[in-house]
Amino acid sequence: MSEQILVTRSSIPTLEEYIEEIRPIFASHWLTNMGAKHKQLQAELCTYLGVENIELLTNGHMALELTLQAMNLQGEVITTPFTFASTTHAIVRNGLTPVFCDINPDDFTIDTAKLEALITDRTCAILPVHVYGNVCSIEEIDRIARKYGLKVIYDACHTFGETYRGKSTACFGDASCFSFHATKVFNSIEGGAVCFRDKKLGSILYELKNFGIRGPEDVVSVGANAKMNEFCAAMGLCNLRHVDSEIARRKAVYERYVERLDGVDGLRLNRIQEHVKPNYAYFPVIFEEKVFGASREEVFDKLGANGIIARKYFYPLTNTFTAFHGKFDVSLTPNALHISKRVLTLPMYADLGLDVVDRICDVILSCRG
Ligand code: T4K
Repeated sequence: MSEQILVTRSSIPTLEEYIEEIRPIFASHWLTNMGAKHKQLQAELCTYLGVENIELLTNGHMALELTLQAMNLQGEVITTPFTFASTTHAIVRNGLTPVFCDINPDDFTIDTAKLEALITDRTCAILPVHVYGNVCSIEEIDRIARKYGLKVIYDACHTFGETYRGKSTACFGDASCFSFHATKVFNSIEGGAVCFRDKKLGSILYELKNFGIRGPEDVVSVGANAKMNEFCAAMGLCNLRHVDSEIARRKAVYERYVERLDGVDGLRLNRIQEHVKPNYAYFPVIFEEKVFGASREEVFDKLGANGIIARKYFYPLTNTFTAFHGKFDVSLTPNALHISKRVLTLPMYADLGLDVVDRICDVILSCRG
């Protein structure tokens, strides 16, 4: 059997390019703790994303977790369950209570029409997710947050390289958290970043990612260790040079999928939103079994039998996790439940050949009743 096709494949530079990038690290013996590569990546990301304030971290999860800690929040955080475990865990690990809002059935982001009703006198923040790179209703979230004096922290882990109305998705809310994990459109092997509005948040984050150390003899907060090391920063520097062309190659994959699957009864594809320059991070498809003639599970299995490993991002919903057994009522997020039972994210990466996309689509279409 030919090699398996996985849901994604990390973008990497040539070995030679990476070796050139890490050569100075070998010369200096400076491996971590905010070294030269860390500083350079920070500066280059500010330019690329069009932001003034950024902190680099070990991963997207620590970006979320430490941002919530840095804001010194207490009480309830309104978020969505249609996301990766990290979003909800970051809230719970801060001693905060997640309050789950349903999602829009069209773009899978938080449904702002249902958000306001969830606000109580314990609500301190909103943590929406730009899921699959679909941008949340920025203006409406902003309006609600201002009205009730709430912080807004975007989980922007899926949106690297995207713009909304010409502005990078790093610019919205009080803070936007990115993941630079190996599986992301832009990776630094493992890595993450927070872009934020208030410079003061940056100095708190800087300390929190280094045990709360302010100076050699002064520890001012109970921080973690979440510093991006020099080898990860070097990978980030290499990948940043190529990210725009990687996104362009993803676009070709996206277009081939759309050409083959759009208009098929019982399949719903993810639409590119108005005013958004997308990054083609994921290719989710919703399978409506009765119309399509096969369930998500049947398609998943048949793809698997053909060596194609699609994924059920994001199933199960985080409010149904065993870890939270009995704590949350999933019937309050019916759209999220509906979508999570029917979604399959198909292989999507820059190197994916269009002939392979055709093969994947052939298998999917052969599942019809
Ligand atoms: N918020 C959101 C909305 C997120 O989606 C994520 C992460 C986070 C926060 C937290 O950010 P990080 O702390 O992770 O930076 C993967 C990723 O590990 C995770 O980063 C990502 N979301 C999530 C959606 O997907 P898994 O458990 O599905 O990964 P895994 O190991 O099964 O990999 C998926 C595929 O990627 C593999 O089949 C092949 C490919 N791959 C994987 C690795 C590890 C590569 O090509 N190279 C690699 O090195 O979670």
